[in-house]
Amino acid sequence: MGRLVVVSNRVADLTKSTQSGGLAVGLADALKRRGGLWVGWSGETSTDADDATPELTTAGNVAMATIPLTPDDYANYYLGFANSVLWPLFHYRLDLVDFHSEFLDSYRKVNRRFADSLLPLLKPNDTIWIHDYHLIPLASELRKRGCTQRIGFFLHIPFPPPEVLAAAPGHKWLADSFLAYDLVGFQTQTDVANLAHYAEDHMQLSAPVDGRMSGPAGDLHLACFPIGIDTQAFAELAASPADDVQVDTMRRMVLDRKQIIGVDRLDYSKGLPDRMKAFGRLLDLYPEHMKKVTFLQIAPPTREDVDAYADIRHELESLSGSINGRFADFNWTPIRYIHRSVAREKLAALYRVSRAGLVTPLRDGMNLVAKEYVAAQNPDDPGVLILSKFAGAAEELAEALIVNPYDIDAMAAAIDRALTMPIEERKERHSALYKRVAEGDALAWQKAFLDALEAAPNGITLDVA
Ligand code: GDG
Repeated sequence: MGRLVVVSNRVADLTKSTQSGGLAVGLADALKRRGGLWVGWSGETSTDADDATPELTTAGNVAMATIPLTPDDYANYYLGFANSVLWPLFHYRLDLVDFHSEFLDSYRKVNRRFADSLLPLLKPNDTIWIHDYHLIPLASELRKRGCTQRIGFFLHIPFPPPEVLAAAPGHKWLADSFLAYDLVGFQTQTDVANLAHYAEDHMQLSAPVDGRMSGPAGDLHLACFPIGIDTQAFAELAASPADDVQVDTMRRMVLDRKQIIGVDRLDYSKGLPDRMKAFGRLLDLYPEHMKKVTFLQIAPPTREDVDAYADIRHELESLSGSINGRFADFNWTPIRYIHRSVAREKLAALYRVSRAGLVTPLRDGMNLVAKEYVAAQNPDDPGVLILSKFAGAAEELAEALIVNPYDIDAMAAAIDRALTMPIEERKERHSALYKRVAEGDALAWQKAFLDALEAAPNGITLDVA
């Protein structure tokens, strides 16, 4: 078996032992097992970035190669096409798409540059695994340069229905880029079906049979690989809480006060304002919870250079302030809102001592927080996961309380149900959920994808425009 070459926008630092999440854990395992290379943006910008050669570091049998971006490409490719066009578009938010033709030009240019940088580093038997919306056209750029190795792609975020995708300038070119892959993986069956429908309607491909479609322009092989977390390690992390988390938990026990937790990058796709409104509605509709519950929302900043992110931040600050202003007392603050990153081990312990986990995105590829919340629970006294039907995780985690994140009253009712759920029902739901989160962990995800990719025909060459 040849090396694994992973390409993603950012590269995890494999020289450090603590890993930040499912993606890093799953990929690090595969890279270390086979030996390999991980290529991505360095996170740096410089005016002479286009002439820079990749910076190489190694950790055992794995090399990491990073490339800087020019300030223009940072603005137009990263903040622009990736995060102001594809991110909102793929999350079904046409209202937030901010398209400029220089964004698309820069996206194409950066993908060409990744291909130019990667090509000399490749070996004939390598298997290449490209990740996420930043790099959709990379395989077609590699094929143009004669690359015949197997190339797989995995999309971490949702894939939109054809009528949403078709609103984007350049959509046909973008979708045609998928033809250069031997395997295209998605988080859910819904995403697979969305690309399949688009391919039938706009690319003249046949209806899928076992995920395979074909037509005059080429073949498409689609499948669903729900991403997982490092379940066992996360459960262990949660079971050894830091001192300050223990003290806070004891204080709440004395006051007979339950905690609800939400953890999300501060992103408009995560449904945070509606979630806060639902918590306020809970206090209106079920006043028996007054002073008996607190809502802890951790929302670290992200992509603050994009306008839509500044807007959501202001909205949340004003909402948490007004709900607290309305309900708080001198000895009770209903919402604790933290706009900072919290250490991973503390996060795990906080999930465990929270009676409900509120995971209510308006749209999400998977949502690893839902799986982390399940993994962190004490099986003898587990909390209840409240999960949006629009999170990819809802396809797998049916024993959660599934909610419509646009229906504020229904969310308030689900929170009430979680807070009052008898222990037997909590245990039953949790054991079913834990089994699924443990079986579908990060290693299983990575193995399933790579096995399917290895089983694909050995490389394709395309006549791509
Ligand atoms: C994309 C897709 C898909 C959050 N706050 C803190 C913190 N986190 C960690 C969580 C979790 C991760 O960040 C977030 O993962 P999600 O899956 O929830 O969401 P995205 O970042 O949007 O990820 C998503 C994922 O890719 C993987 O394919 O599931 O749908 O959008 O691990 O714990 N970690 C720490 N402090 C924080 O304050 N340490």
